[in-house]
Amino acid sequence: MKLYYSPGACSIGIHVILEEIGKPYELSFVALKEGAQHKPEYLAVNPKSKVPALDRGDGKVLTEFPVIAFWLGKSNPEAKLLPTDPEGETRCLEMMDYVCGTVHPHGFTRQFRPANFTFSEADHPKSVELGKQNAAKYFDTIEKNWTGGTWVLPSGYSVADAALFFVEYWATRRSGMTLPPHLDAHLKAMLARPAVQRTLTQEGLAL
Ligand SMILES: N[C@@H](CCC(=O)N[C@@H](CS)C(=O)NCC(=O)O)C(=O)O
Repeated sequence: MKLYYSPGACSIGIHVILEEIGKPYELSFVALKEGAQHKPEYLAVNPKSKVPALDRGDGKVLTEFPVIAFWLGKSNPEAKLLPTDPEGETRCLEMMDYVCGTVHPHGFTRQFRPANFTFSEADHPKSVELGKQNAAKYFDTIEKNWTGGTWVLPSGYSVADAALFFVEYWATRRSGMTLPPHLDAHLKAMLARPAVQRTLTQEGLAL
């Protein structure tokens, strides 16, 4: 397997999952700041010009965080990263969809890439401010509807935790936000996991 990633991007969540699984994989750095995602070499891997992308090692590539996470969980059952009961599996997908489809783009991409949401540079601060407000609102929603213990799902650690981790990490390390209590405890529990620590070290990031 090969993970196409950029340090500190949302691909970090998939990197964590690969470290949790513990099977051999390669990392391929995509220099997003230099526009490598738009070059023909990368478009041949992922025509959507985004990380993460996962080369499964069978000649096929997967894109979209929830899909990659789901496939990794499903195809590595011994790692126990995906619930096997329909309710647990569905709730796991529900959290990943909310993080990747709502919190990531409308909370954080609005802050980090305001040009994607505005017609003129003068409007960038409005996008950043809206992103900050949205992120706080979305975290509040997750907090108020928390049904897990330490982890997102009551049944224990899963790929949904790796998804929630990357937005919590951005919130505290890049946006200067304070997380509500369950999410703060969740981030701390994630940072205590050896797989997360190895991932951060490999990406050159601080705990
Ligand atoms: N829907 C995609 C979004 C992935 C995404 O937005 N990745 C960002 C990094 S966090 C990216 O590659 N951005 C490059 C760009 O927009 O040019 C997913 O969930 O995997």
